[in-house]
Amino acid sequence: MYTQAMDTMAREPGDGKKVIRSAEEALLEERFEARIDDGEFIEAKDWMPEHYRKTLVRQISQHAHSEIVGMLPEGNWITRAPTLKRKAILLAKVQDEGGHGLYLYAAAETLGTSRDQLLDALHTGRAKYSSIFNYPTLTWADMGTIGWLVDGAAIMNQVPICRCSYAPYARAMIRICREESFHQRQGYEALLTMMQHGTEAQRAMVQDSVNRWWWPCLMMFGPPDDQSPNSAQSMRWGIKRVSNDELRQKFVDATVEQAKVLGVTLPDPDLKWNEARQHHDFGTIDWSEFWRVVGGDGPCNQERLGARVKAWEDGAWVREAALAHAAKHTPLQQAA
Ligand code: FAQ
Repeated sequence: MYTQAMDTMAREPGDGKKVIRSAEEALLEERFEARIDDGEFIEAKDWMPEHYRKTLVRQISQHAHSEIVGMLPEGNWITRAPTLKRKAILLAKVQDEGGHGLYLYAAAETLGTSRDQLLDALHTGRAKYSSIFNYPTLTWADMGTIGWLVDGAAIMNQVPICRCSYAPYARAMIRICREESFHQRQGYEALLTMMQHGTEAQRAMVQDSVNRWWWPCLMMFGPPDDQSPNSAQSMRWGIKRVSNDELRQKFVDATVEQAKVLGVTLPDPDLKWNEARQHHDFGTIDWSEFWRVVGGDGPCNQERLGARVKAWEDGAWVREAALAHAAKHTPLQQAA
C-alpha cells in the first residue's frame, strides 16, 4: 500500500503505443523544440508536447509532495527544541516548507492538473516523494543535520531549476532557493554551536547524526546518470540543467570542506581528494537501499504517509466550511 513506485502517468513516446501526429502538431513541436534550443522560457499558455507537460507534472508534484512530507521529520521536534530561539527558527523553517509545497502545487496546476488529483496520488501511495524523508529523526542533532545536509543537497539540486525551461516552475524555485539557503545556514550554525560550545555527549550526538544522514543525502540526487530513465530527455528540454551525478559530486566537494570546519568526519573510508580529477572520490552508494526506500520499505514510509492522510482527513471540515461559505456568497456577488 505504501509503495511510491507506481507510475501515475503513461509515458510517450516510449510507452509502446504508436504516436500519430498531425502535420499541424508536427509543426508546433518543431517550433517548440526550436524555442527550447534558443533558451527561451515556456509559459503555461504556450503550446507544449504532451510528454513535456507530463514530465513537468511528475517532477513538480513529486517536489511538492517532498516539501509537505518533509515537514514531518522536523515538525516532530518543535515541542522539544532546547531554547525559545531554536524553537522559533524551527517553526519558521517548517512553515516555509509548507509554503514551498503550496507554490509548487500551484505551479503544477498551471499545467492543467488539479491539486485534488495530485494529493490523491500521494495519499494512495501512487506518487513518489523524496526518499530522504523516510528516515527517522532520533535526536536534536538531526534538526541541525537536516538543515546542513538535507537542505544543502536540496539547494545544490534546486539552484539549477531556477533556470528550468518551464517559467512558472523556475519562478517558484527562485523564492524557494532563497528560503532554503536560510534553512541550510541555521542547521549548520546549530551544529557548530554544539560542536564548539557543547559537551562531549553533544559532540558525539552530532557525529552520530551525520553518520546516519550522510549516505541517504547522497541518494537524494537520484540514481546514477546511466541508470536514470528520465535524465536524457529532461536535460534536452532544459527541465534539468545539471545531471544527478554532477550535482552529487558538487555536493560532496562542498560538504567535505564544511565538515572540516565543523569538526565532524564523514562516514566514508573511501572519501579522498583526487588531484587528477580535481574532485573528491567517494565510496559506493547502496542503491538497493535507495530503491527499497523509494519502493515503500524505508524505516518511516508508513508513518509519513499515515500522518499526511490523517492531516487530510482531519482537515475535511475546513474544506467543507470553505465550500459552504463560497456557495453562500456566490449568488450575492453575481447579483452585485
Ligand atoms: N527519492 O530518472 P530519474 C527538499 C525517482 S525537496 C524518491 O533520475 P528525475 C526540501 C524518480 O522520481 C527534495 N524518488 O528521475 C526540504 C524517478 O521515478 P519516476 C525533493 C526518486 O525526475 C529540505 C526514478 O527515481 N527535491 O529536500 C529520488 O529525472 C528539508 C528515476 O530517477 C526535488 O524533488 C529520490 N531521492 O530526477 C524539505 C527536486 N530520486 O518519477 C524539508 C526536483 C529519483 O520516473 C526539509 N526534482 N527518484 O517514477 C528533481 O530534480 C528530480 O526529479 C530528481 C530525480 C533529481 C529528484
